[in-house]
Amino acid sequence: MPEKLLKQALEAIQAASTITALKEVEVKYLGRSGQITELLKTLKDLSPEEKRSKGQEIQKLKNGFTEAYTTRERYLQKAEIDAKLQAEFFDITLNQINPQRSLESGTIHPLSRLQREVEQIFAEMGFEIADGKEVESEYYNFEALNIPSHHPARDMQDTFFLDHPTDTKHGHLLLRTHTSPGQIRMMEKHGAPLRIIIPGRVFRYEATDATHDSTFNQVEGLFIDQGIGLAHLKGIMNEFLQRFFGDKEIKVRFRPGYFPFVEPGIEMDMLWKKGNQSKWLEVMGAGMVHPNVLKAGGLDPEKYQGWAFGFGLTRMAMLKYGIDDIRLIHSNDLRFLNQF
Ligand code: YSA
Repeated sequence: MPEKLLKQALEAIQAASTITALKEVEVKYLGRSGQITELLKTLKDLSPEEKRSKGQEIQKLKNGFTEAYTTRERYLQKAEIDAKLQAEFFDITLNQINPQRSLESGTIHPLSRLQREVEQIFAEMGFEIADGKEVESEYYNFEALNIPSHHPARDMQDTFFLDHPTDTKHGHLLLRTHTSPGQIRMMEKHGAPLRIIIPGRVFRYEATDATHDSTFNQVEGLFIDQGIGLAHLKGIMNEFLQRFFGDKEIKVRFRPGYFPFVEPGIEMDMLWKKGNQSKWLEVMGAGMVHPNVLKAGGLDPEKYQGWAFGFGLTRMAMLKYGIDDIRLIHSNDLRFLNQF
């Protein structure tokens, strides 16, 4: 009887072609009411001698089953992994073998290309290009820019805080909400005079729409020296816009704006054409650097003045290329990217 059962079980194990089917065989023979389990249950009613001989027989049967099961299980696991790898296999030489398949090559993202253009233009006007930090501290992102913790301006830039032990000296770590913390770091490091731009990504915890993204690029500018006024800023911006937009017709307006880190503050809007409608789109904040910010950067406000600006490069890209939804820029949609 056990030999017959073992033969049947081994055949069932061999016939199982998937791990799931094999598990079903295990349940059929070794499960709570499995055929081998049932045999084991009969032992309790036998005499001690019978129990010993029958017990050994059933144990042999169980061992034979387990051995065949394990071998088959290993085989099927390997086969399943091989099949998965085969399905994912990608022949990178295929394009060379078959020239009819076009070889797609990557290109520089339009936003990176625009950033390089901006760097080039400002470098030609005597500015140095500096790098800020994407992960900043509350101190550099807010406090040193004259935005103390109780200041309502903190709510204007909803912040992604990092789940990281607090740096007690500089407050919580966060993803910078603007490129302005770079101003303080550059003043601390290089002192004055200073003529720099700091391009980079910034992050805001806010709902997205056609003109707002939660990750976007800004370009910070900082010009510190003696006898500097807002007229310089207007001259530099006009020159920059002319070179950046080339022949494209643009309309710009300046208006007063409020930022705690400047006094006075201004904002710059550009006319944005969307279909046959046009509206003013805010592209830049700027102003004369606040004396408290100069002090935080280690400079003497009696001796030095300067202006700073921060414009949205992603919004400038929309205006330059006539993009009517900012979210397309980070969408990674090839139908969009291939147009550049
Ligand atoms: C102001 C004065 C200075 O002395 C220096 C810099 C600044 C700018 C300030 N740091 C700032 O971030 N101002 S801002 O919140 O108005 O953003 C500046 C520009 O970034 C905007 O004019 C806009 O062009 C762009 N921007 C803001 N939020 C955005 C955005 N672009 C895309 N998506 C968003 N959610």
